[in-house]
Amino acid sequence: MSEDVVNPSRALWLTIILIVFVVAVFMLTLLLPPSGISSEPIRTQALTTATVEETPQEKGEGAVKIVVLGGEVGATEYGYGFEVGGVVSPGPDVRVRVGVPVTIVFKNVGNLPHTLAITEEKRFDAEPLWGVQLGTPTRPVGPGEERMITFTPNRAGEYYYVCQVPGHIELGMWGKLIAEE
Ligand SMILES: [Cu+2]
Repeated sequence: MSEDVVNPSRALWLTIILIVFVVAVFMLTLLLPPSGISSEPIRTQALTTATVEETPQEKGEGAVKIVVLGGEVGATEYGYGFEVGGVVSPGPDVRVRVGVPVTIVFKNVGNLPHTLAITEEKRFDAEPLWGVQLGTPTRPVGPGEERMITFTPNRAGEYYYVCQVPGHIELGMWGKLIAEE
């Protein structure tokens, strides 16, 4: 007699628990980062260069020209690269020679404002090295725009090139700039 009463309510509770469980699992899958982004071919460091010679560059009038593209790789990953479709997060190594003038062309191929500055520290507010600052935190380079600057590295070392828009370094918008003797 009492079982007849208990069983339906027990079944009801089991059904409710099952529904709550299914909904919870569904919500969790929504909270997780979209798998579409991670399954896209984000070539992290794939373009890292090994030598100065392997850094794509052209000989200009007295200066070596390096074109660096910047933009978004995914929703939460920004980066740099040497060619369209080759923007990676973080960006590839850029290698230059001490005493050899370099013209860096920065093209914003993304949908958000970005910048490119050479710094000794990986901080958005670090002092630009050799005066290399293409766009500033308050006046960044807009989508589709480009800026260029010519400079001469005067000491060897491992430095960074970074986007100075606050928060972008944290999303991978930086790379190593290596000056070799
Ligand atoms: Cu940026």
